[in-house]
Amino acid sequence: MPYFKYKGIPFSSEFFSEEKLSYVENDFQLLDDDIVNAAYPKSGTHWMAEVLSLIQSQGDPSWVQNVPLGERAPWIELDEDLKIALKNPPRLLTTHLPFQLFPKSFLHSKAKVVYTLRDPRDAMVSVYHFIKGFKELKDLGTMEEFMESFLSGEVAYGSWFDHVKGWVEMKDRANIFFNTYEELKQDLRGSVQKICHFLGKELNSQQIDSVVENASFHKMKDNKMSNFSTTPENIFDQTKAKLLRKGICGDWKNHLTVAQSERFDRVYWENMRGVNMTFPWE
Ligand code: PPS
Repeated sequence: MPYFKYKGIPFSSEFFSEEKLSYVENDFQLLDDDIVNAAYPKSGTHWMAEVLSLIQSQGDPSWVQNVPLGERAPWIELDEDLKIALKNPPRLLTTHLPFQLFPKSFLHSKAKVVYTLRDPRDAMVSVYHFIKGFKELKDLGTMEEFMESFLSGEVAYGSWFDHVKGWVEMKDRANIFFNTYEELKQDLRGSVQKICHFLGKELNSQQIDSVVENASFHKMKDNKMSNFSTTPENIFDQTKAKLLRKGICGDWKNHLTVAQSERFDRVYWENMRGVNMTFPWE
């Protein structure tokens, strides 16, 4: 499957078009009551979409149990999802876009963004497995080969480092909230409470319990509306890969050699030195 580059960032031509990416960047109007779930791929995007959906429905699981995740929290940059995004206020939107391709209208809106990060080594390993399910996407080669593509940003949505740095530059805005996959794993309830506070949503203790329960790995893995099984078979082969694969922190240790992990660290610090935020994996 061919890739094309939009402003230097690789995209698969099966799911994206230059025309729509340009529309999203320049013309898509974010509304003040929009909530945007933003993350680099494989960083907990679906998990956060589930948490935000459950917060929207005040802990009532019927929405997440009956409506596919892509309809509840459509990806603005995906050709198909954009149509849903445009007709669905009040809107919960999702994106993997780097900040420089995110709608410019954000800069003068009060739309709230929840940006989720994950240890890039785990995100990289997760992509490596997930891509095997896509029938038309090109084989990624060995883990070592893929690691080099990942480190140089020659992967879908571009460089992890540039993505994170672009979004972190927005950190002083009141309408953006940063959290990590690792924090969600460590204390989901605490994270849900912080997110509710950021969104100005008041949920009682039982409602928060329901968010936590229904956004658990096992509930999501069994929920056909959230586990990617609504993706057509001609696009994604569920027998070759799973969206909800392991759901743990540190799986990279099972995939990288000591030499590979040392090389990853070197490139990481070359890129991240001077970034004014610290992360649980550092
Ligand atoms: S995507 O396709 O880029 O949007 O993928 P994304 O949703 O960002 O990330 C998929 C990884 O998130 C894990 N995941 C979870 N972990 C813990 N708990 C819950 N509820 C959960 N939901 C999704 C999923 O298993 C993928 O990680 P890996 O490491 O591959 O298991």
